[in-house]
Amino acid sequence: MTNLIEKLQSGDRLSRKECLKLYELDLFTLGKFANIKRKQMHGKKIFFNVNRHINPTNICADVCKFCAFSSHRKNPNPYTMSHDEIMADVATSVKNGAKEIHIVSAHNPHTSWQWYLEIFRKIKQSYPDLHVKALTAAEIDFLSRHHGLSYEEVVEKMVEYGVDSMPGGGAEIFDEEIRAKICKGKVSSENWLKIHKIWHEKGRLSNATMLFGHVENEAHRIDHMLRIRDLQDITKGFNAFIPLVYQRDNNFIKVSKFIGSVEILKTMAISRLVLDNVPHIKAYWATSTINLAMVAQEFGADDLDGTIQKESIQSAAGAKSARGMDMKSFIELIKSSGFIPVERDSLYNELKIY
Ligand code: V47
Repeated sequence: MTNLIEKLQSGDRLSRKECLKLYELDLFTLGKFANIKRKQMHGKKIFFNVNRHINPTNICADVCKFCAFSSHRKNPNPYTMSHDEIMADVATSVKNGAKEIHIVSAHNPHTSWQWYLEIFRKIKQSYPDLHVKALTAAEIDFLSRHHGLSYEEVVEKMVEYGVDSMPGGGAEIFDEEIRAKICKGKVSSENWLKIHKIWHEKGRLSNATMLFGHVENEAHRIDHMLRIRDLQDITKGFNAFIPLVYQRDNNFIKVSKFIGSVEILKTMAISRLVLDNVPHIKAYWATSTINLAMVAQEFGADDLDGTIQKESIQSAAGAKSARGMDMKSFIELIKSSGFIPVERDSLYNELKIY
């Protein structure tokens, strides 16, 4: 352990072997070193944006065991929003100050490829400055297989119709054995990374998530982070890493013991230490709770995602994010925790320091 502490003190890149030993350290040691890194990169700033999540359909050809959103699983209310309904939500969000629309759908076999593209075009035509973050690599893989398109063709159309950046969803856990247990048939780990690489090669940015706290172990999490670190070394296209805490209501993975705060904070801190080349670590309050997301800022995280306004995926599985949070509460919470609230755009340009 002395060697690992010395390595952390040096601030140099950790080897795979060293990364695998990180969980053996106690929370406060990890927090201390993660906080040093965070401070070097962002000082006392906490980033957030004013955004709106829209989930246009929950009809899904896939059968991920962790999902409570898909109508093919335990959700009895299948829906597909019309473009008018989507545009009405976008209009309300813009009126409420949203600068980003984050669009994630289920893998609906009944909607056309043009249906997706038209959503992006209509948003951009009405609101050219609104950032459209849309289509996870899992959706791109589904659309490519379902409509007989190459990944490159899908990505080219996304750019043409106005998608600005890609969200980090669908990564789950890259380990192939765990993936087969929790989301068999969904985009492979190799292809998830390949799709982000293609997107980055177009000069575009994206995020990367990791779903944890279900049937994976600590080594699987480290392996996941390292696969992201390897790609980031090549492309430098990831803005943020987002560890998503597994929500266990209404789905098919039975986890008897819910992951505790110490394990969540350790994972946030370890993400900061392993992913030395990813600028931001997002404590996504929808899955960690806002209070723990605030504490996570002392353990390596520097971002909270956004006000969300409405969210259907994690809230279907028990998260308290169905109606989002207002900006005033965000700012008050950040300030009273001794940090500096920074409203950012989707690419982390600073819009306002409070
Ligand atoms: O990939 C599904 C996750 C993700 C559950 O890029 C669950 O800025 C927890 O990717 N418990 C979609 N999570 C959401 C997503 C996201 C969220 C916020 C910000 C960004 C970003 C991306 O939701 C899926 C899946 O991993 N999810 N079910 C669940 N039971």
